[in-house]
Amino acid sequence: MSGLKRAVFVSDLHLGSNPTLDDFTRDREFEVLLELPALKPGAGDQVDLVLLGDSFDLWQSVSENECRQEKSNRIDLEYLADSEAQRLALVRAKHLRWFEALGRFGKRPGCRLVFITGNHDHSLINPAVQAQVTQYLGLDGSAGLLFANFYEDLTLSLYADHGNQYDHNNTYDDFARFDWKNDCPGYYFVKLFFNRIEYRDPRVDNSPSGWSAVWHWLRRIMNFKLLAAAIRYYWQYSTDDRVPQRIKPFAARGLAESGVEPSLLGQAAAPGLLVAGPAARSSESFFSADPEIEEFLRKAYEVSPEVRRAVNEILETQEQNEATRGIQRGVKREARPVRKPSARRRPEVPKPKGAPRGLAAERGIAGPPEDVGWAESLFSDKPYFRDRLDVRDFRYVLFGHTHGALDHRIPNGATYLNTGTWAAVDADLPVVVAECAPGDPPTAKLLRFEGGKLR
Ligand SMILES: [Mn+2]
Repeated sequence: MSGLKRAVFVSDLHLGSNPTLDDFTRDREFEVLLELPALKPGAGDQVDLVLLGDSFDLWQSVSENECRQEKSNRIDLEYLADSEAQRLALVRAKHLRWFEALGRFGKRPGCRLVFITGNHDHSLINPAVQAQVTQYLGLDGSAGLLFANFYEDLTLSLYADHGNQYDHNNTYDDFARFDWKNDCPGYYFVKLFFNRIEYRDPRVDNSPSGWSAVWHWLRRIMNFKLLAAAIRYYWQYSTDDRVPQRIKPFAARGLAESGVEPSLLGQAAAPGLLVAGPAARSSESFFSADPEIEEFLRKAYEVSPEVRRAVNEILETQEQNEATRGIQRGVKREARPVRKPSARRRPEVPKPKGAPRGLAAERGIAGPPEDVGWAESLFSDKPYFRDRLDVRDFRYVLFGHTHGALDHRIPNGATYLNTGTWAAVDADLPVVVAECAPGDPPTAKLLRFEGGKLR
């Protein structure tokens, strides 16, 4: 009886069902990983396989029809346990081998499969949804399967959760609540904006950092048809009454470092100033708080009739709403679509000035990524899911969520590891392995799964 304890972590697989939006293609590699000796405990050993959140991408497991909608108000945001279970059934149909491999692992003696809830698979908090996943894995009545919001193990001196609660764009006010009307800001953004863009250009990558990059991506590829659609969809998202809280695609930290006025904090690199209405705009920043995006959108407005039509649609609707408000004060305003927005140049849109002072380059020198700060604060503030961590008990802290695999020593001597993602085209399949043999100190390492081996 060796008594070894091991926990193997992977995160952000983002298994989906939509042929265009599903980013997970590593079913075969995943199956091979689960057959490694490290995942086959000897007698008296214990191995946990921890899926550290966003295992499923339920936000992107949507119909083709939903992706093709031209009006965001035609997109259904509602979900219940039944509809989420149905979504998972479609994910399973596309990734049968993955489910079978996990089911086999869960039945292996000494093995335990742990699903940690993320934001893209937040519905896993619901017991009926959990029961459905349990059935899909063939693990009914098995002690080898556990659903949890965080993972901690004193033998391994390790604390882990998905990490989304520390990211303001993906924070749930109440993580335990299963309610489409109170999902985190990212949910509405992905459903109403992001899915429709990625559907048209699958190279756009859905990750927390990818959000602010959408506009920079559009600037690089110069696809004005897609840009016009993005402006229109972003505006629809920004004005959709069903959205309780909106995302800030520009991280507050990045904006603070860029030297932009504090009043613009919370405004987006996206055409936030355009959609926020006349009061938020200035002759300097008509479209965006980001000078590069501002200059790009000004140029696009000059050269592309499609972009002019999309921008004019917003301006003309805002004008109409102002007028309506003036005449019928106190009457609920109605955002009626404007008749045929014109592609003619409107005089209030500022003309391009020529090369802007580039902020993007300056932003690159910002030091360690944001999630390092989240890990540090678990030792000083109260983390969302438990009491403050004590470094004597927890030498290792793990998050996923950002998609940026990382191994970082924090000033108090603890080690922060980010489990990265398996969903990106160029993902090098990060795996964190933590273990402790009786009498030895615990270790945790960020490895890569490569050529059938962990190294
Ligand atoms: Mn996430």
